[in-house]
Amino acid sequence: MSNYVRQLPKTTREAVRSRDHRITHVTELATRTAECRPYLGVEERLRLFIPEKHRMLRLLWLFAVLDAVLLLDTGMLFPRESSSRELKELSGLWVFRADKSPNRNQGFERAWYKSRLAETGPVIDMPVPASYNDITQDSTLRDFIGWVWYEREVVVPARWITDEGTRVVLRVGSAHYNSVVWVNGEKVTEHAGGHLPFEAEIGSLMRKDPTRPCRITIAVNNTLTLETLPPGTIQHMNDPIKYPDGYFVQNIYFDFFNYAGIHRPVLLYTTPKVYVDDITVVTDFLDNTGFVRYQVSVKGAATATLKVTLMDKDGHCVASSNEASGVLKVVDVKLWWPYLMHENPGYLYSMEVHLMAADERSTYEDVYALPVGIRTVKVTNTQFLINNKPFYFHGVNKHEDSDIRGKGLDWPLIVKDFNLMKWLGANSFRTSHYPYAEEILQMCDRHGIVVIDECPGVGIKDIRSFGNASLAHHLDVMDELVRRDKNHPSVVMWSVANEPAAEMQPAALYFKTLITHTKALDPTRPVTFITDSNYARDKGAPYVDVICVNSYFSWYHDPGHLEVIPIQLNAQFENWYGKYQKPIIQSEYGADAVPGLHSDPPMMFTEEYQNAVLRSYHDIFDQKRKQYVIGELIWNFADFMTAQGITRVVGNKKGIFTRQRQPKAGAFILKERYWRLANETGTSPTITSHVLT
Ligand code: BDP
Repeated sequence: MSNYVRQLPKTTREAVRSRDHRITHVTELATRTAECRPYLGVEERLRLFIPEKHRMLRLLWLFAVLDAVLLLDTGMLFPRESSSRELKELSGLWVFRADKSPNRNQGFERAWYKSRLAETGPVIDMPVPASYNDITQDSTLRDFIGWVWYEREVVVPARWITDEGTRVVLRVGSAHYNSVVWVNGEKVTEHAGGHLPFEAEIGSLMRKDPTRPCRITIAVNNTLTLETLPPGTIQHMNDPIKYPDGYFVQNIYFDFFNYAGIHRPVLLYTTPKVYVDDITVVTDFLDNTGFVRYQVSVKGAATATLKVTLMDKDGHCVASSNEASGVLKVVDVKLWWPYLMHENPGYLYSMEVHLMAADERSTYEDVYALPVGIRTVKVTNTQFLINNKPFYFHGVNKHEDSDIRGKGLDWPLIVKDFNLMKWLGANSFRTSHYPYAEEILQMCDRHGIVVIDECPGVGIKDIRSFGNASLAHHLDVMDELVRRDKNHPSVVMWSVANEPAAEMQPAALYFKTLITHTKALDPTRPVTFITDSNYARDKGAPYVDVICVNSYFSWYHDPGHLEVIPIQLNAQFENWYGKYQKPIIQSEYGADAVPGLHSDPPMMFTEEYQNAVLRSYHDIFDQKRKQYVIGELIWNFADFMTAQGITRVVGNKKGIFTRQRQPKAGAFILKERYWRLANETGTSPTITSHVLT
């Protein structure tokens, strides 16, 4: 791989990160990146794929793809136990204190991390993972803006400390939004952005004083600014007649509650000093032979011996290699198929990487097993192809959201939601409007639920959020997202944003740069963003592979007038397809329904009105899916919490399930439709089961 190719996206990123650069500079770089792109566009890739006999070209493409994927320096493998790795989950009760000082900065000024949090002032119990907002009866904590402090003391096995050949890594699955982490009073890392993991090696620090328990302090701040993702603004209300002294509010431009805290598990895990830092796989197949092109990156030693083994579900070795990178050939391949598209969906191989290394002191052995699904994804003018077969998205948009725990990872909720999606006959969802937990994507891999993986680029409405600092952060977030999720077969497309102000002038460069960068990171998946702009004025749409459009006819426009849906929806599709000749997903549609509220003829907010909206949209989908509409994702799977406002009755009620996951009438309409679609568009002759196995 040439250095130039390796550094290309970084060059772009560094340029935009420098605030001195003008937009014109970004233009230049975006153009340069596009010209020298190290990936192949969808059309070029398709051309490579059409002549099935060109096996050599296909393999060359696999190599080119992997070169491009490896642009990031360090990996972020999901922590897994193995014969060489131990894991200690720190879920449970942590000590908690919100910094309610006027400038929210007392914790830093008085160095709360230096001693036990309880010694700094009053503390309370706080569960991790969970949002802190709905845990107490205190509305000032629910609506808190600023730094909150978490602390936990941990005792680790003695061997972790005494064995200098062991790395101990502290990993936070996600914390919203900015985080700073200390161990025994020393800062070990910081991270900007919720929804994505971060970690730090802390073994050497723990070894400084082996007799002490390990005190982990994490400060988390949910303040959103014009340069965060999602963006927001802090507004100080200075009118003493209307507001108390020092009063301020957080303005947001998205429609879900800004839940905060440590949302995903915190854990400690070990690896040997020489370890498998990252694995990248890219898959393909020809006839009944599968190809797994892989790259293993090793850290901690210049040389290591590797053994890579691909095992099938029964534990049989189907291919192996002793190289750090290569192509594994799988005869009689079992492809990864979506749910309802095949009688055996979600087939996963296991790629076991066994590393051995030695230095003058010791030998090291590391073992990591990565689930691998072999499948391809392609886009044509009118279709979305998985394993060269047309795939129709009949699915949902979700939120990580539930009573009490907010956005905290919760296994009962996750399994319930998968049961409901399977009951519904949903084959896909979009991670609206931020990356979901890796644990959820692993469920998708196993059950064949197809995912459009969205970054937290929601609410980019203010022109200042198109500036260089915002773009630089957005590029970083895409780096982190692709690094985390690149190996999930369930992830078939990246979404870089939801409903940005794409008609604004800077949106063209912004999205050109962002999408080019994302394609450079991962040339194997299409890239999109979700639009609600006018088709003729949307400045980002030229760069997407699939048009994803949200519309709320008879709700936000022409409220109460169901009769406008057919004409307006038909025009929407014709306009977008006419301009771009790209396949279209209806990425959101729906209506609020307060459960138990009825009226006939239908009125807004009743279950009957939600039904009528759904049915009317479905009629047009049925016409257009024969042409170029490749999917429909209901807004929303379940009711969810939002900020308080005059259009929200304790949250958004567009769910077809309540927030407690009970069906409204609309759920049954969708269930009937999705199973019918599955039987029409799937390839499996017998589609009957919805039980989670
Ligand atoms: C769409 C947004 C989504 C909202 C939805 C709504 O993408 O986040 O929740 O509207 O208003 O515009 O219900």
